[in-house]
Amino acid sequence: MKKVITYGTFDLLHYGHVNLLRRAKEQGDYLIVALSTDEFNWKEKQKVCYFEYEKRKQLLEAIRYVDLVIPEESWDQKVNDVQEFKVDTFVIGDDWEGKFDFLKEYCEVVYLARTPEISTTQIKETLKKKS
Ligand code: C2G
Repeated sequence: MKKVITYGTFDLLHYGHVNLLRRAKEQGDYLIVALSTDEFNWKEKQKVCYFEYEKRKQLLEAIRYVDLVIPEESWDQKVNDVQEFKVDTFVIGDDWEGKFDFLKEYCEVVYLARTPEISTTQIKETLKKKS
């Protein structure tokens, strides 16, 4: 079984995220999503999520491409995750191009093109204009 892992906040969940998850799953047979916790989001990414971790986890678990959701609590957990879950391929959007090349020592590293024209920021701005 070829295992794939990816990381992210996935809030507000949109089709750009689903496109990424679909293509990540195509890299193997089993997809693990390490979902940024609320605390990690705030402390490390200065992101305030609309949906709390449990709700974002519930949404991801409903997506057919996702097999397991685990918490992302630290930037430094990736090597341990890859080893603990015997991951073959790490996947992430190309906005991170090159940032996780250190993982090449442990698994394949794949950067996938982001879906253009959609982002949580853009959703929020559009909603603001419409209100
Ligand atoms: N993504 C995408 N297209 C978009 C928006 C997002 O392909 N229009 C991808 C991102 O490249 C990422 C995933 O969807 O691979 C999740 O996006 P975010 O929730 O914004 O993830 P991020 O905050 O970048 O967290 O340790 C890594 C970080 O946790 C990644």
